[in-house]
Amino acid sequence: MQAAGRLIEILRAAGVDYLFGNPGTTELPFLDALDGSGLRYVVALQEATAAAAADGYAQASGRLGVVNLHVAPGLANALSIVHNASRAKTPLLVTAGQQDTRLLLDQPILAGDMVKMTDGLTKWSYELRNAAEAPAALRRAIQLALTPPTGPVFLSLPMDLMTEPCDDSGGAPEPGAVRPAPEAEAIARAASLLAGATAPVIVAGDGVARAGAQAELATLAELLGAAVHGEPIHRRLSVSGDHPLWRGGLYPTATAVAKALERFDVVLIVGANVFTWLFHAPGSPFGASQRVVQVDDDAREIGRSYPVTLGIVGSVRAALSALARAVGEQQDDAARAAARERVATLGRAREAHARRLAAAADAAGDRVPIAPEFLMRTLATLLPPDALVVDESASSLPHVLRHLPFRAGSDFFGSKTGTLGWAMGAALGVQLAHPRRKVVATIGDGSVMYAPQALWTAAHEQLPVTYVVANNASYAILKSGMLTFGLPAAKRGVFPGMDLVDPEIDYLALARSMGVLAVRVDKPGALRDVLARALAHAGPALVDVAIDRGFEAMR
Ligand SMILES: Cc1ncc(C[n+]2csc(CCOP(=O)(O)OP(=O)(O)O)c2C)c(N)n1
Repeated sequence: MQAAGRLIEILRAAGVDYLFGNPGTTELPFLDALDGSGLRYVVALQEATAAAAADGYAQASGRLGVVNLHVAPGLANALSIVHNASRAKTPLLVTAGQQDTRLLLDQPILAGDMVKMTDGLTKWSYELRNAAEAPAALRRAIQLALTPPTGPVFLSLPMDLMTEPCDDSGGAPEPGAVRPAPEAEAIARAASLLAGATAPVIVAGDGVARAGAQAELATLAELLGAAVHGEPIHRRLSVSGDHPLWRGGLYPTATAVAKALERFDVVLIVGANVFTWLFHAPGSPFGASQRVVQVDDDAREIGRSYPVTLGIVGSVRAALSALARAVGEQQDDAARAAARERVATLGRAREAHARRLAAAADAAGDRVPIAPEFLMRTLATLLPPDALVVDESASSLPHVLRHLPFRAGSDFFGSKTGTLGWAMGAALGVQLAHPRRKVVATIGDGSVMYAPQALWTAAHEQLPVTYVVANNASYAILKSGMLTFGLPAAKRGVFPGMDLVDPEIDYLALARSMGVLAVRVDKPGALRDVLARALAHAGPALVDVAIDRGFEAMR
């Protein structure tokens, strides 16, 4: 068998069902070997969209996502998404065809040093030297991508090597025991800090969802009576959105986090990047007398920017279960009663807060253009309980997180680095990972334009994703940013390059040109019916919602 066929055989053996990609000459021998392999090629019409689909697939399935790109320019197109995968720790195998090795010295068209291009973004990047090493290199790449801390890897596949003979078993990498248990002694110390806390708080990162540890987190939080915040820029759900202890995400500045955490004596940070900031603010997010316990499967995250009292490296899920057991053993009756009291108090406050938000959204129900909070609240009432939401809605994101029904069993995915051009494609991968569940992409009008070609793949593959476009004909979040910084031109109402007008984009024509059902809604009274029809459509649909064009400085 030739190397190309052998590589595909290994991918199949490793359980890979989809190869996302965009083809070119250097990939032709590789793609030729797909025939009869059972590996489905899902084409996207730009490389970033193909990579985003693979990223979304991997995040939603917890399995390896695989994308095949076209040599240096194709890889360059996809790098924004590889950057995202690197921050989101997505198990993503990025492959690209390379020019014939006998030509490389002559600098043929499209060729480039792709290992260098991916440097700093992957766990491992490698260009094959010969066909014989191809199977071992692929097995190593797969294994590295899937071993916690998971992350993207890159393999460059020179086209001449793909047609050379390659002897191999064709087997998948042997699964190893890759989820190390945390040290028992460290768990006991952490448990005594937590059990002795009078005001404990948990900051949960996306690593909780990556580890599938939401239930374990909820159990521990309930035992402790601890409020649960999402890490700043959280893009997955750590507990269900209606959990009494859930407090939403932290605002991404050090001062805001310090203020949100100041009344707590012990902070447990789990599976989080400590911390991802949006704006500079002086100082530490932690108080001087606060004790901080940090758990992560990635040793590089422990005390990365701020020292912690106790860092524990190990499987997030195993650590949370072990902590719950140990805390349960250490708590006396008084501590248990105090924790129960905190759960009740926090739960009441949460309910009151949810009622206030719902009432405010309902009160905005007659505003024209449509208020984003009313849009998300209306959408919330129509979604099935196990809906999957893929978001790139920028200034509408707070409304998505407040109003959509992220209960246990539903899920949420967002662009971890803030890379625009991710969600349009990611939604395709999320839908392929969960073909029977409703997938909705909540997306800003500006964000749509970074990857509109995803609509064609949605139509071509008949993926029933509903794209809900919060259309304010502007980059509203950047306008808010200018006001937040107090920039002088912004105070005079000047926002360079932030109005998407003259002409306004016709999203209906755009979507229809690619075979996607598209509807516009301007009036709040029509919103529910239009959304319901789009959600029920058997194929992909786009709802263009004319929302409020207002904006204000961020908190
Ligand atoms: C690849 C990339 N380019 C540019 C940006 C900068 N950026 C961040 S948000 C934003 C505007 C998003 O506009 P839209 O989707 O319409 O949402 P809105 O701000 O109006 O809510 C831009 C351009 C980015 N994050 N990523």
